[in-house]
Amino acid sequence: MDPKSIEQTVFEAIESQPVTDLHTHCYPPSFGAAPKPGGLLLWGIDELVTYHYLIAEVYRVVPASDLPYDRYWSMARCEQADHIWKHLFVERTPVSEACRGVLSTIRLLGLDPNVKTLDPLRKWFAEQDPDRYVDMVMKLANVDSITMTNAVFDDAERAMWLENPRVGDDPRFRAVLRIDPLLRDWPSAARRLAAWGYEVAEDFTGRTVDEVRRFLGDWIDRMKAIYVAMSLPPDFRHPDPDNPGGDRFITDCLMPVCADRGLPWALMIGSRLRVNPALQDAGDMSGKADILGVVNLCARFPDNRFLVTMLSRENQHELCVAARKFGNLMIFGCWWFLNNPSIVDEITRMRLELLGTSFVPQHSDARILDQLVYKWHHSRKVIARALVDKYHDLVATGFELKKKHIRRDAALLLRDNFRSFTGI
Ligand code: RAT
Ligand code: ZN
Repeated sequence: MDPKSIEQTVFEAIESQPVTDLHTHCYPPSFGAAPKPGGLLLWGIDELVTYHYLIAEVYRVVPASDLPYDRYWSMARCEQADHIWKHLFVERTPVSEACRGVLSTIRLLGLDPNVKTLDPLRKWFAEQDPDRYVDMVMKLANVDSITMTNAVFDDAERAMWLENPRVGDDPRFRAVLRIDPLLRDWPSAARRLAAWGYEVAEDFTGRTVDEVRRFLGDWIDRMKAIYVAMSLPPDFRHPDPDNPGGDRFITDCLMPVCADRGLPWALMIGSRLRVNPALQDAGDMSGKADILGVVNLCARFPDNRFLVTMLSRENQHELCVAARKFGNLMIFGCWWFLNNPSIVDEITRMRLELLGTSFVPQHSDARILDQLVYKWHHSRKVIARALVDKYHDLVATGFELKKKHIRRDAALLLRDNFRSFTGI
């Protein structure tokens, strides 16, 4: 293939390949849809503009001395959105990736990103039906399945699953059992399990092991979870002498249940929560972790599978090297503060060079449904450009590259590596 047709074929293959998005925070309308209070499906212009990445950015421009945090949080969603729109999109040039994402989404929806106020956009969104809008967004983003994040320790979400066992039945979405507190704070998590009727003791006496396993099994079944997930701090270790309860939880409960069910454990490592608590979700940051915890898990539990992403840019090379050692480790995504074109580009190229096509280059982490549109639009372009360069280098060796190779690679990277690793 000549350079021009390589480029054209790659862009076509990457654009037309449906994505199975392995990690989002999006929900079907059955969980309630914004602006309904308590609705978990966030969508529409006010939600897009008040994405927590943009809250952090607006506080760089209008500091807390001018707008105290509690005043911001007490404002109506549309007032918060007006504030952010005015300061980040009208009075400044919206070059950041999070700002660009809002504008790309508006444009890809066929709307005008040059509006001075959000009212015309609000009018358009108010006319959409959430259920049909899910279809529209999935079509525009070319996403064939949205993986949710189902936080069982979140009271509101847990209540929805308990009240309506069919709440997760929407075939466009798949569930993930999210259980951060069991490792981040085993003692209080143990107390909560006990309050929910499981005979669990903080010191693992009595029936604790069986009962934690029963808890995991009950919720995997209830949610039909396709994997179990946790976000973990940069100081995550395994084994961890400072977290004996957490270690026993992993060894005696989580690993056997996951092995038995054939489910991977997704570890998202490197999030330091609430360094500025007043910013709520926007107040978390990243930190460099020790890769040895992942290596030890992969070596110690060969019958388990691990999906791993790390938040620090500094961890990315070591994570690739670890993946070369363990077939039960699938690395995925350019998470959160890494989801910027320059960093996605660098990480994707490195992964291709070290791992061939045996990784999952990206997940969206969309919190607001509409973000699927821009997150995938932006990521596809970067992934395609990285692939074009790799294919040019490959062709220079004399390898006869065919269109079918390019299409096969696009399918592996955007859908099939994740699907086969998870067994869906
Ligand atoms: O990326 C984000 O929006 C973060 O706030 C987190 O949700 C993170 O992705 C997570 O899943 O913990
Ligand atoms: Zn997330």
